[in-house]
Amino acid sequence: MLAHDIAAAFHQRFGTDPLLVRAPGRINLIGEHTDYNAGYVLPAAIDKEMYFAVALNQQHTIRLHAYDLNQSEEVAVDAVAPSETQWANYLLGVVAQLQQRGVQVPGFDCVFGGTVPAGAGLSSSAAVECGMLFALNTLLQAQLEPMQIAKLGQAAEHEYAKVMCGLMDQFASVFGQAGQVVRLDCRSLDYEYFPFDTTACRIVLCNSGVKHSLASSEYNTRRQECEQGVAVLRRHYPEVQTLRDVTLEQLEAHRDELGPVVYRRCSYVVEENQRVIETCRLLTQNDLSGVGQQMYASHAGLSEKYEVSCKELDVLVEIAQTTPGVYGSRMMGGGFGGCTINLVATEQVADFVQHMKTQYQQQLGLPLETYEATIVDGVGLFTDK
Ligand code: GAF
Repeated sequence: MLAHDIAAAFHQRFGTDPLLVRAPGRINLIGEHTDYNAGYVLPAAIDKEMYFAVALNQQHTIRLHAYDLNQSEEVAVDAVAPSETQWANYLLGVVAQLQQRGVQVPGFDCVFGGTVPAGAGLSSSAAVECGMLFALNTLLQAQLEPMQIAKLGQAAEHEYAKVMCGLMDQFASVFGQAGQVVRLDCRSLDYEYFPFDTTACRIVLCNSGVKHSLASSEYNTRRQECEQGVAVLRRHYPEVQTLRDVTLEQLEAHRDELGPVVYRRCSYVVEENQRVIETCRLLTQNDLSGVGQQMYASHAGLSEKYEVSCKELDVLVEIAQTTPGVYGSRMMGGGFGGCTINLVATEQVADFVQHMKTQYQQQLGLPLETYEATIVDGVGLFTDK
């Protein structure tokens, strides 16, 4: 078990017994690019996880070791700053957040690694941030509430990784519950769990294997385009704070003023929020075909209106759409690569995986990795189950 290997590596390197923490990656059933527009998302934590072995070291130094990469980084506690080493930024970024809020962080040692594939859109970065925060919160008895952990992780992502993400990924890594998806209202931060019954259908992720370098710059651009739309609409409707407050009729009425690109971005977001609400209703009625239709519509919007898909993701969804036993399929996460999420009839999962691999290879000449995702609890102490 990887968590034990990481604990053993810690012991060998530092000679003490660490606290062992696990923090999951996430899926998102529907509600993409809605979080930073104060809308709705419907994620869950999954059994692709990061593990952290952490202990205070009675020194003034933070000693970090990335187990999977076999790389190390050392920083004095009073000299925490963005690093050239990308992975270290996710850890140092949360230390900086704690320090900015007056938490005295003493020297500590950390070995971390995990099974969340990097660049697959499963939020390995949020898992790293939330796991590190949970470990330090426990060791320092800092009394951070779970929502604060999620928010500090997000702030670290903004300041150290320079991606202006919403709260979804960190929220899912902290608030996930086994067997349930959770709808977050990103404005009020109210959330509600919906059971996800795996008897009839399973969640299968298809990793396109591509990660376009555009991802973070285009992400920040989309965010700005949404803000431009809000600025235009506010001139007419002063009560509008975010796209959450906007109707399709209002968008239509000011289409020319918005311009074609901003109009498309905004209409996608308004429609996607409606799809999240509708998906939750369909889930409670066990209407998997209905949920699947919402997913296909989400993908079409992300591809054509929000323009964050890519050829590989579109091909994966197209293949899935004509494969027996598939209820729904769409790109997941920020876009420009990573995984599609597929709802597949339980008894057809093996055939689905085989078919997807063959077709992806035939159509694009690319290998395909797939994962069946199990929905698990959010961040916590690692225990052998
Ligand atoms: C990334 C971001 F980190 C999330 O906040 C969210 O915006 C998502 O892209 C798109 O829905 O995962």
